[in-house]
Amino acid sequence: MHQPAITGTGVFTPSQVITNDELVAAFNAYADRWNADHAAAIAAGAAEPMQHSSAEFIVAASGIERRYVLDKSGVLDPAVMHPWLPERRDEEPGVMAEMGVDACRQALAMAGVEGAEVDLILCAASNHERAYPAIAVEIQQLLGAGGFAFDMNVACSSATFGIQAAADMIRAGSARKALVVSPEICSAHLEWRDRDCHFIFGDVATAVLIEREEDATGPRFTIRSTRCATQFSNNIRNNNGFLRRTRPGHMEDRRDMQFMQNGRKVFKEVLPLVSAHIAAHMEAEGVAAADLKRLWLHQANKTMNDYIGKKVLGREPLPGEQPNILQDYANTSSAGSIIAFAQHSADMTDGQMGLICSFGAGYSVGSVIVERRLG
Ligand code: CO8
Repeated sequence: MHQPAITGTGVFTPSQVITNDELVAAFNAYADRWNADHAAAIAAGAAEPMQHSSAEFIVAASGIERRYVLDKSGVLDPAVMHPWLPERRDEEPGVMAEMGVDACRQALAMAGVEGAEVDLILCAASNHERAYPAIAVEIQQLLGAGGFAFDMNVACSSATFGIQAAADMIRAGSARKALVVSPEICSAHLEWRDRDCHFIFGDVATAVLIEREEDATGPRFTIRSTRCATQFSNNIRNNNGFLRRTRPGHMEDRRDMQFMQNGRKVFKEVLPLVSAHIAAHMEAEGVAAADLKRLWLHQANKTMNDYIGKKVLGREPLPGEQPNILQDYANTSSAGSIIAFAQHSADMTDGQMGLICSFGAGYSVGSVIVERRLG
């Protein structure tokens, strides 16, 4: 058996930003237009008027202040309300592969590893640009990597489940150098015309390079242990898929074919699930709260993270102990905890431990206990 370690991380951040004020202005213009178009139905009581959104509500309910997106022009156009992404010819790299490769190259450079040395690529993300060929296989080709590659999807927990899968394969010897890449184009999947959720998501891609610890040439994080769990729930759901055209109304942009959630229920049900999951994982590994120097949590909601941080540590987290990035990136699904890890881990000293934890649709929860090694 070989000991796996994270030796590199990368984050591709799109160049375009949408602030809450910009988002709310576009949404409210759309709502006014919709109300004007449906004035007769509203007056007859046959339709409910759309309510305005508010930047104050968004910050208070979620902690989100802005989000990066691949295209803001379509999202902020009240006549469009979704991103425009240029269509790629079959011969061109796909959008997910391109942003994933950028993140992978950063992770490889950090570890001093060439693409050709990689023998496993997992594209672990909430949505995939196409059903086949796998995005991971395209990334493998673009990086000049060998071995094998495949796509996987566990929604918000895709990256941590991917880390477990890759770490287990490195332990067993079926792979030696693995990239877990999570390109998340949440903007294409979000219903920007629904005030309950229009502020939630952003776009990004992350990559994590995992190697045999004995191959590492620089600072790294030993993967001490991983734990994944799932429990079925309909509270975060999307009914788009390959059966789409067999269903009535699919041509009319059916609401349930975009992101759907019962946010309140998710909030209430996921908190105890995650807290118990982390506690059981720590107990099984003999890790006490005092041993953990950092928590890199899923980035969906600040209040949720505050609650989980306090529950896990048994006290209010100190500044920097539980870094949030959601104020800048919003929820980026599986990439969120990895952005927090990539951007808030370089200062850790030899022997310090931390825990990465994702949670979301499924429900799914994935936790990874890591230990900093400098020598
Ligand atoms: N502006 C003003 N008012 C609003 C707005 C708005 N934008 N939206 C809602 N309101 C109103 C509501 O109508 C409601 O009014 P009333 O009390 O009169 O009914 C009031 O504000 C309160 O609304 P909520 O109860 O909905 O507000 P909450 O305090 O619950 O906050 C949140 C809503 C932020 C959504 C919160 O519930 C939350 O964060 N829940 C957890 C969500 C979560 O973690 N989900 C995980 C999803 S991510 C995931 O699993 C990945 C899925 C796959 C990826 C998909 C990629 C796109």
